[in-house]
Amino acid sequence: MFTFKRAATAASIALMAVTAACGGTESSSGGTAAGGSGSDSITLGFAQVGAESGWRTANTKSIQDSSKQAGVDLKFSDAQQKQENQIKAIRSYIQQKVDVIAFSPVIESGWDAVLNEAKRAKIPVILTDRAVDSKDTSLYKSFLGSDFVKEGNKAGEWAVKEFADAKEVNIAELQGTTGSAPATDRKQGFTDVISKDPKFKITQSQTGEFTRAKGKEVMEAFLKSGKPIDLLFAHNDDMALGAIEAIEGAGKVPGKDIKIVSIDAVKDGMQALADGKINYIIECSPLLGPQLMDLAKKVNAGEEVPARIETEEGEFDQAQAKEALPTRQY
Ligand code: GYE
Repeated sequence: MFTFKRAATAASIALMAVTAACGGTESSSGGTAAGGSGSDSITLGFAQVGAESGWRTANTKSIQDSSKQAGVDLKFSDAQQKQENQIKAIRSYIQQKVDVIAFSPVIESGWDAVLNEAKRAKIPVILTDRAVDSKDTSLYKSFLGSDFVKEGNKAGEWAVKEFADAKEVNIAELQGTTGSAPATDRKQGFTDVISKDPKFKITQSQTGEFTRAKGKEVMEAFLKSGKPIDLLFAHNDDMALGAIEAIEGAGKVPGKDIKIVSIDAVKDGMQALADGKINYIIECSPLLGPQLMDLAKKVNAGEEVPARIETEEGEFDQAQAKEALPTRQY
């Protein structure tokens, strides 16, 4: 086994030399491609969603930092929230014959063709953060990330407690990117819980694409509609932060006139929670880098890996956010 691994490593170093000579377009960092001697060094092509949120920035940093620590040669691309860019990046990784491909699929559908290309090229694929809806699970080795339905459930359970005495609860919802696993699953998880009591009504719901700017813009439109809003459910902190600006701009008090529950628990979100502008946050950890590097090395070595690895996550109210903020990593 040792010799096999050695041979594989030598081959991949040779390939890296070839691809380096051909010149790539993506950024490359860490690893030993530039003359290191780590015996289990691998090349990992990572196709990131974009840079839409604080969560994403922390996730990118975690992947880049941990690749350096793990001696993994990382080829990184940013798809600017466009599936066609991610497909292009994956095809280029296949052409470059990287050892392993990992990506966080911007939306769930439409991956079978390119994943079959990777399979034919015998390059293992790992999904991180977001899932695909492919029926053929042999197209990827593992999924590493969160249970988004559970996150939505937790937001719903908080709402049920918070509004226990209310007769009617009008909810505005800022959805994540349409067709993405976190948007679909968080909506479903939240709705499953609140729909048990007909007093909860989602009266306005639209995508804010997981960004602060779009969250603000859509919230402004929600407020202008004149419909009452008791609670805002934002699929991530960034959209909640944009919505806070819209609520304040309309002369209302976020966290009081309109209560807010969101998901992620990134620093800016936690600060708004500690300041009383958000009422509750469900955590979703972006620190997937170290586990991803470990998984990539294992699949490259042909080891069996779990089909699904879920991140553990907590929940925060305003007092807990104050306590957690000073040591918050992201
Ligand atoms: O919640 C959001 C980001 O896929 C879990 O994407 C991720 C989500 C995260 O833009 O902030």
